[in-house]
Parts: sequence; C-alpha cells; structure tokens
Amino acid sequence: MQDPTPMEAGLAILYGTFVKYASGEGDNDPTTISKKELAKLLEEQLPHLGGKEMLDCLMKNLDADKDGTLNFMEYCAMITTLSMCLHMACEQCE
Ligand SMILES: [Ca+2]
Ligand SMILES: [Ca+2]
Repeated sequence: MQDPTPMEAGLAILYGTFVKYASGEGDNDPTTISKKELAKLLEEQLPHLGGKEMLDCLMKNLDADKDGTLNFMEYCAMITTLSMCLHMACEQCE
C-alpha cells in the first residue's frame, strides 16, 4: 500500500483521535465523547487553541441532541468549527 498523502494521514488522525478519547475513562460508551473525555482531549490535543477553557462552550454548542456527550457527527462539527476558526485567523494575518 502506498504511503498516505498528508490529507489522508490527517483524516486518519482525526478519526483515530475520536476513537481514542471516546473510549477513555469518562464513561462506559466507546462511541461517544463525554464531557470528561472532551476535557482530556482539549487539554492534550488542543492546548494552543484554548484547551479546557473551551470545554463548556464547545459542549453546549456542539451537543446537538443534548444527550451530554459528543457522537461522531457532533465531533465532526467541532473539527469543522475549529477549521473555520483557523481559516478566519489566517485571513486576518494576510
Ligand atoms: Ca466515551
Ligand atoms: Ca450529543
């Protein structure tokens, strides 16, 4: 198999990150990210983008079905939101 492109590798990392934190010790459901698991993800993976400071805001705004956890679709919305923030920040730097 050929080496993945940077974008393919990035997508695999994003998916792998969901699987890793969803199956953390925050709850017993490996298919969703609990608030505790999200706190750990923010602290370890996104410390330069606000880290745990964003916890309440992200959970409140991304938990579309209001079950107190993030499923994969809701996690994808977080990635999209963060990508848009990065895009806007880069535009302001130009
Ligand atoms: Ca979980
Ligand atoms: Ca949810």
